Amino acid sequence: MDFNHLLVPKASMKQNMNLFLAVLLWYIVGTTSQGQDSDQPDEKPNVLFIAIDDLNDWTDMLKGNPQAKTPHMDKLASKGMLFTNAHCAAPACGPSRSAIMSGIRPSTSGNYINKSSFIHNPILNNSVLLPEFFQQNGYYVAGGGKLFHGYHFNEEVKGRGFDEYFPSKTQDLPSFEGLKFSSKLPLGGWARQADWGPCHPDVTVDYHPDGITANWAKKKLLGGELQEPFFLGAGIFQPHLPNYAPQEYFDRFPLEEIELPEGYREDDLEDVPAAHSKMAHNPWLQRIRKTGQWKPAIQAYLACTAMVDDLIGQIVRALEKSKYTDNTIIVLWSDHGFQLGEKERWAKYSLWERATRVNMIWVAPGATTPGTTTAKPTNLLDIYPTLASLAGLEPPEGQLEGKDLSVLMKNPNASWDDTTVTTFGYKNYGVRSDRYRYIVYEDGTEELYDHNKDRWEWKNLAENPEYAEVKEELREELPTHHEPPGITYVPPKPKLLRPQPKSKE
Ligand SMILES: [Ca+2]
Repeated sequence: MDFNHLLVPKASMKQNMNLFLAVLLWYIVGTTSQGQDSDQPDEKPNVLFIAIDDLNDWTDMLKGNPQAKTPHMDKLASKGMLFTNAHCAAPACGPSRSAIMSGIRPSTSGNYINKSSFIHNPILNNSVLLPEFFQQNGYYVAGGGKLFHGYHFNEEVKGRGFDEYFPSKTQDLPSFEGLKFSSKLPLGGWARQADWGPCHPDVTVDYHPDGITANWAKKKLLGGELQEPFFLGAGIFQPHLPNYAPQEYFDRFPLEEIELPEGYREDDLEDVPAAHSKMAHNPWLQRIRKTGQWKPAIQAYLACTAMVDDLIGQIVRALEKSKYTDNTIIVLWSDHGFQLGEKERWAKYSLWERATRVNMIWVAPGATTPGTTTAKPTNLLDIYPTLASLAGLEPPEGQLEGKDLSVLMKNPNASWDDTTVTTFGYKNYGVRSDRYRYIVYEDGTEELYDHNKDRWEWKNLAENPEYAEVKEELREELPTHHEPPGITYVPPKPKLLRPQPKSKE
């Protein structure tokens, strides 16, 4: 066989070698200058990912309660795009955050409630988690505070996808030990989480677990040593119960000025099917009312929210002062809402507006326009595909079920889905359009509310024949696959976060 045609003459071999070295040099210079020169068009943006726990629409920007004071979040919203009709995938920490971190709907994964295991769910466990996705794409991934559901992170996921975690990969929340109280337990320590109150006057926000998390995030941003591109997650735990905050935040909401929720109505459950009560229901409101603690408990929620707002202001200011500010996407979200008495609940765990509506703000250089809002129905499930899109990364194939919100950032009038879905438990769904909320439970019973006339969802229209067509259209938006619930874990025995008073008063 003649191989001569494969032989290269010596002279042209030398030329080829020179060409090869030139290409190699060009490649080395090209790749090493990336990440150092912010003018490089293909430089990946950093991500600042801020999570808040149990914060409903009692914020300045969502106008759910005029008593709320959240100027820093309001200011952040004015710098980018506010999603005013955003909802959670599920109204509980575990399934909501699992959906955010995997991009998979609860009805696809079977992860429906807080007790649903993450790693023993093959669909979730085999997915590329959001931090892993960034890590696999060359990002430095750091997190602190509550980003996943506590049990999922500390006992199951254990820092998967994170290069570093604060306080550690098996402890998401800083210790509550720095907190001291001079007030009594409001309900006598009757339920672990049904507790609230101001910290001892000597305790500043720096001793608070959320203050500690915020300080860690600020230090990361201002330290100037973060390897770029980075994904930095800061998870704020309040206003999740127990609602503890330094005294100064309680002082901002004098008890005598506290109003009961505008959306509360005594006979509100009379036209609601019984199926709702099968969903996780706690007896706290009854107890709170019996002991005259309704207004103090609302005061505590508002105080904790104000503290959260201050901390977010601090983190955002740290970013603005840092060298990363022009090339960092900010996404702020709360994992679901919370009912402070409406429909006889002191809880999340429902498919009503107050429990599903969330705060979601995006500031994305080159994509968002300052001061824009959209009322199109959106979901926390959309965060993962949106981050992938904004960072110019190929999402994991066939995994993500949310939508790319950058479409709305670039054109608020772009065509968009008419509805978004929240799931709580197997085959219980809430569908939100720009106007209606439709709820259907596993047993087929329904609710329908018209938000154009009924902001507080007082009047259930599901039985009204005039709305049969509306209902039919909304029903078509329900998932077609209903994955059976996955394996559950046994939650650890709850403990009081502040000690029982020694003397009986
Ligand atoms: Ca939560």
